[in-house]
Amino acid sequence: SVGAIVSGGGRLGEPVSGRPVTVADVKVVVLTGAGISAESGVPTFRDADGLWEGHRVEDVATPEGFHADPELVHQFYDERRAAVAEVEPNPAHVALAELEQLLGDDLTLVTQNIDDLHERAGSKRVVHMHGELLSALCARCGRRIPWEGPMVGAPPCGSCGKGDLRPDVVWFGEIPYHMDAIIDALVECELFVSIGTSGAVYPAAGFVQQARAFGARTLELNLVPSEGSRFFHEARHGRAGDLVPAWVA
Ligand code: BV8
Ligand code: ZN
Repeated sequence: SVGAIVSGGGRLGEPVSGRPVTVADVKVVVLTGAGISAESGVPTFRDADGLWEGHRVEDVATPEGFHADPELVHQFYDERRAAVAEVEPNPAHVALAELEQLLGDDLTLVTQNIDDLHERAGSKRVVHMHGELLSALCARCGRRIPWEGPMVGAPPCGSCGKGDLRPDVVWFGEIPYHMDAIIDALVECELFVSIGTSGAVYPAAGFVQQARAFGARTLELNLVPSEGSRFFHEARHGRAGDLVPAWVA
């Protein structure tokens, strides 16, 4: 459980003022990736070897890809938006919503996922560093509007009247959202937990090293060792639906 990790020795295990460190004292950063939504039925990127309909994700999820073939890229996101509406959060998402009840502002939940399963499980504060499927962005004036259905063929932006709407997601080569808040949380935290991510995509893949450099204990919960496994103090491998509720309990 979080408490066990906290008192599992290392910097956090030593009682500071003579009293044992309890989970209530601990600032935690949790980073989630596609693996936390896998048991809900949302395919991960690496399941399809990073391919979608024969296209490398790095080619579809880029500004160049959108400029070259907006219909193809809209199709990529319209299909994912429709699919996510059909699935439910799993016990891993629910456990993190419970952890937020316990820790309040001492928990910073950062997700690389663009689905809304954390929110639907009850998490109130979710930092979507790669954007969100249920939001549209005007490529011209930067206006954001909530978006549910297909975006292909959408009318131009209602605000500037000229801009094309694009998925409000961070493509390869674009700057992730909320980086200042994320780095502040990594500096402050005593515990960094990575759940269901391959550690293949930066800057998210580098957060464990930053947290460790700032003195945090680090834990990886993933189906298999990730590309960044060696940077973690501790790792547990298995399905997030089993590991995360056990860790939060
Ligand atoms: C940036 C949004 C500058 C859209 C995404 C060369 C070397 C190093 C870096 C680079 C390089 N060339 C270019 C770069 C930078 C590049 C990058 O990292 N490229 C990679 C491919 C090398 N990064 C960028 O361009 C980023 N921007 O760098 O800007 C900057 C940097 C810092 C500060 C300011 C500016 C932008 C990256 C964002 C790209 N957009 N998504 C969309 O979703 O379509 S990334 C996309 O892929 C996803 O969002 C997700 O983040 C990522 C896939 O990662 P995962 O979530 O980990 O998913 P994956 O399938 O890979 O892994 C799933 C894991 O779960 C697996 O380990 C599996 O074992 C596990 N699992 C499966 N089932 C379960 C499970 N675990 C538990 N339980 C289960 N049941
Ligand atoms: Zn506009």
